[in-house]
Amino acid sequence: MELDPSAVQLLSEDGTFTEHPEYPLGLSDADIIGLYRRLILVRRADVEAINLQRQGYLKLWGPVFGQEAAQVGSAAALQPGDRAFPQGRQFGVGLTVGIDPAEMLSVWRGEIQGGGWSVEASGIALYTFPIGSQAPHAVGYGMALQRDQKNAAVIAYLGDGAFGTGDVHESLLWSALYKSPVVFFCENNQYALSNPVERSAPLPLFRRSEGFGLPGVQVDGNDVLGCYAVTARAARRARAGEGPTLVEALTYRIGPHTTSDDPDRYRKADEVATWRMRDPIIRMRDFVLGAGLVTRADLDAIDQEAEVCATAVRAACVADPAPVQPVQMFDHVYGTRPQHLEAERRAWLAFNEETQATS
Ligand SMILES: Cc1ncc(C[n+]2csc(CCOP(=O)(O)OP(=O)(O)O)c2C)c(N)n1
Ligand SMILES: [Mg+2]
Repeated sequence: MELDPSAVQLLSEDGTFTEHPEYPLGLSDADIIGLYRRLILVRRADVEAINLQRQGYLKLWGPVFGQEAAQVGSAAALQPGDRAFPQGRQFGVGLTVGIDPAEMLSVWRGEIQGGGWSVEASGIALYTFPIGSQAPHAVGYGMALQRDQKNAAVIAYLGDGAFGTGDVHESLLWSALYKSPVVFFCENNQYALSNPVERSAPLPLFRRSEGFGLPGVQVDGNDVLGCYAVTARAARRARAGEGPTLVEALTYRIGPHTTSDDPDRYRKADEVATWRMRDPIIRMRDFVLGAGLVTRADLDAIDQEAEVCATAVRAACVADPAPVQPVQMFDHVYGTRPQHLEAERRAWLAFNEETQATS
């Protein structure tokens, strides 16, 4: 899939920056360098997470490789008081707002109660793995903000696959009807597991907004500056009480869906190679160097910082306490466990004892 002719792009593949009259960037040099730095941190920590999964420290990992710009650019547009509702791959969103990456990895260790981070401190809700269910959460949260008369924005991160759910379409409609202050930010990485987006979407996803009565825009999802500018404008609109926006960031998942997936079974190598050439980090590096915002020594220092970050993530993950016991899944759900769950828990314990005895 290629960018729509109307798509917003501030930074082209070769690192050329062009202002867009409707989407002013409005960032200082330090802010721009900060975006580059986060792209590097996310990519390096993502690679470390894959390694940790391969070495048995994580049960599973959903790689971000290729989607860093969409996540970093959109999350950088959030302000204190805003709230994000991620789907499950938004590691780069958490890192951008300053969540400890080790806390984000804990979710993938299978820790009970979702593992994870402080929602209140970070403004980022926990992952909602049932695809699409984060959309009504975001709309409802936005409606609560309206009633509390808070001028804050909500961002709902959606995969392209989430557009196959009723939840997302109901949310688009409700948000438009009630002017809920939501930015629907779709990371269209062109696959829902093995399902290519062309098979589920006959038209670009951003164009669905029209039928529901909200503005829609496509942005180059591998352009961190474009993703920032488009999200910032949509968030300003939301905070000003003007209602929701649907943003489609067209990007590509370079890696597998998760570490359990083999994408070579459903994707052609030349497609992957084409999108590797559109890498979000290379064009940003060319830009910050070419514009004289940084020296090569500055870039080396950022790489070094990313190494330190990855080492710290590894250390925290390896030092994590004993493996989770599956029976803990029955804890922390109800104050008083209902009878049917009590029965399931007993059955699980008996099964576990039996299998331990025979193994
Ligand atoms: C309601 C629901 N149906 C099916 C699944 C199984 N499932 C897990 S991830 C996934 C694909 C999601 O694709 P997309 O929304 O494009 O997000 P991406 O993984 O590409 O970031 C599916 C179908 C699920 N988690 N929830
Ligand atoms: Mg997808």
